[in-house]
Amino acid sequence: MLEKKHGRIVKGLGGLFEIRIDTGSAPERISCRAKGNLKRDEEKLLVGDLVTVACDTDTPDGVVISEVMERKNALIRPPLSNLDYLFIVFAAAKPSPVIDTVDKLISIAEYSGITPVVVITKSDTQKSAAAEYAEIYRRSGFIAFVTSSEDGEGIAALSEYINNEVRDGRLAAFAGASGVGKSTLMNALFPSLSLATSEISRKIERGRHTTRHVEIFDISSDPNTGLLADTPGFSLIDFARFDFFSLDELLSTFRDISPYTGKCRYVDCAHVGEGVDECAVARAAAEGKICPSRLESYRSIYRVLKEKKNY
Ligand SMILES: Nc1nc2c(ncn2[C@@H]2O[C@H](COP(=O)(O)OP(=O)(O)OP(=O)(O)O)[C@@H](O)[C@H]2O)c(=O)[nH]1
Ligand SMILES: [Mg+2]
Ligand SMILES: [Zn+2]
Repeated sequence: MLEKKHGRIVKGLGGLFEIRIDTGSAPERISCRAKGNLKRDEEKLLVGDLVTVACDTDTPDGVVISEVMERKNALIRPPLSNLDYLFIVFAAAKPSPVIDTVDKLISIAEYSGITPVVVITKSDTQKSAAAEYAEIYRRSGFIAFVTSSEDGEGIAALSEYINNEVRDGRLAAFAGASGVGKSTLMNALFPSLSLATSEISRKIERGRHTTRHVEIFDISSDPNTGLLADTPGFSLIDFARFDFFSLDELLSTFRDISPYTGKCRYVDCAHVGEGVDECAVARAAAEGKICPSRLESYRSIYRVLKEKKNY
């Protein structure tokens, strides 16, 4: 008879969840639903959640999720909890990068205490652009990888990073627009995953939303390794609609800009267009210490959050 077991939700579709049970050795996976009080509120359960599974002979599966542990963090897009790393993936070209979304994801990760890692894919299609993007993020204080699943560039380096960092049950997710090559990259890194991939639309150069749901995989059968999530592509992170964090918290999510604040002429300087004489951030940008695209992203999120606060 099944006693209570502890595990992690690794997949959830139509109210049916797959739980990876911690066994110490080869993890066991079981399917079950949630107990009544957890089921009512769909948002109560997320892939990534650490849960207790208990025996319940009244249910078709014989077991139910009876309890959810407190989360250390939770994301809306991709919908996942308890992340340690967020690999923010964009292609050097096809589809063209949307830097605004990349920087929003970085800010959300920073706010949530998740380590952001920048991954540029398809370097074979645009060598110089890929290197330039990596340079922007490295100069801004992030770890960035340039990869190509086509010619193999950067695969060994990224796989080494993952093997060193994403260990001991830690959880990392690949996130970014549809068609940037998240699943292809995960297959190149760990061929046993065999994730489905498909060509982007030639006409509009957009992905076809091949990955349809979030799912967490074991990196290997070695229990000391970690977990990786593949996620469906998305294009928009809407700060006007969702409350990721407030205006007052924005600066702390920009590790490359926050060190220059506090030295502006006016204490309430918003660093959104003041001149170099007044604003230390504008000065740092003019001296090349802050990358223009990062400052632009900061200002664009600032404007949205400011309007929301005034509303
Ligand atoms: N040239 C080139 N093509 C790539 C590379 N990586 C992926 N692709 C192609 O890009 C297309 C989309 O790849 P997927 O892995 O399905 O993209 P995805 O990010 O998982 O997309 P969704 O699941 O829809 O979010 C496929 O045709 C891949 O073969 C690469 O490094 N270089
Ligand atoms: Mg995919
Ligand atoms: Zn300023």
